[in-house]
Amino acid sequence: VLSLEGKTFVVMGVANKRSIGWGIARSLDKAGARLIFTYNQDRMLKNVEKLVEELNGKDSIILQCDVESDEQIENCFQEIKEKVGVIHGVAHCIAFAKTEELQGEFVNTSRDGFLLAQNISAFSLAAVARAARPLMTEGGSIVTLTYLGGERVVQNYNVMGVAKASLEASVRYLANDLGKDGIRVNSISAGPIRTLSAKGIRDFNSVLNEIEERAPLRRTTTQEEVGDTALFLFSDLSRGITGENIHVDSGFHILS
Ligand code: 0WD
Repeated sequence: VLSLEGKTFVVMGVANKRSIGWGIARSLDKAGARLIFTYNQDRMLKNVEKLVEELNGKDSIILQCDVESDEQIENCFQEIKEKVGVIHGVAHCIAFAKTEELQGEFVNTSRDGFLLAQNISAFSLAAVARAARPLMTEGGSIVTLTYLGGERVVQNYNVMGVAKASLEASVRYLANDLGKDGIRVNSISAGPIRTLSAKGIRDFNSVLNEIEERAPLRRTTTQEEVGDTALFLFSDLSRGITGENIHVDSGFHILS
């Protein structure tokens, strides 16, 4: 239906087949886009290499990019520039917090843990946008992933909720900065999905159960649903939308 033929997108944060980033990659691949993947740890490379074989597009590029390192971000986008020249979008699907701080009381968050979560989960969006901007000479779209815990208190989400609030505010400021270059910046607030990262959140099962019981659509969110909304945000159909946060969560966010 939607064609992204001839367009190139960077997908950051595919760890395995359950990753939301992988859902986004598949939607973009179906639309004919060319994909570049970035991963964090060495041990993830094999996973990504194997996954990429499932795609229709056979010419994906895979690069390392630990977003804690300015140098790696710079080198990564420099290499992308040398390999493809122009890119049309970035999917930022990256977050991290210490497991011990995703339970109990937020008031006990350590300084280190707070800064780490902000660094990897929020600041990285600005750093990536800055590095991607010179490659987005034809305009384009940047999409990041957030969660309801950034807007209101969700049990155990704690330091990550505060990082998501910061990420969502970053989306607005970046949208304002980059709009003049024809670059749009938006977030998708995804409902809870069982992924590697979600393993760190205590009592995740009851979070999923509550969605099935109470969300207007009475089912949990899938990677495919997030992927297709990302496809919309990367396509020209969303050309009037920037600085926005779209909830793909079976409508759960409208409940009190
Ligand atoms: O319920 C959920 N799973 C939800 C997740 C609901 C709503 C939002 N999200 C968000 C997450 O907070 C995150 O921002 O979606 C995004 C993707 O998370 P995911 O798909 O749930 O988790 P996972 O599959 O574990 O991917 C997280 C990625 C991994 O990718 P790589 O390719 O690096 O293996 O974040 C990566 C992590 O390694 N990551 C980093 N990437 C670069 N530099 C870093 C880092 N320093 N730290 C973590």
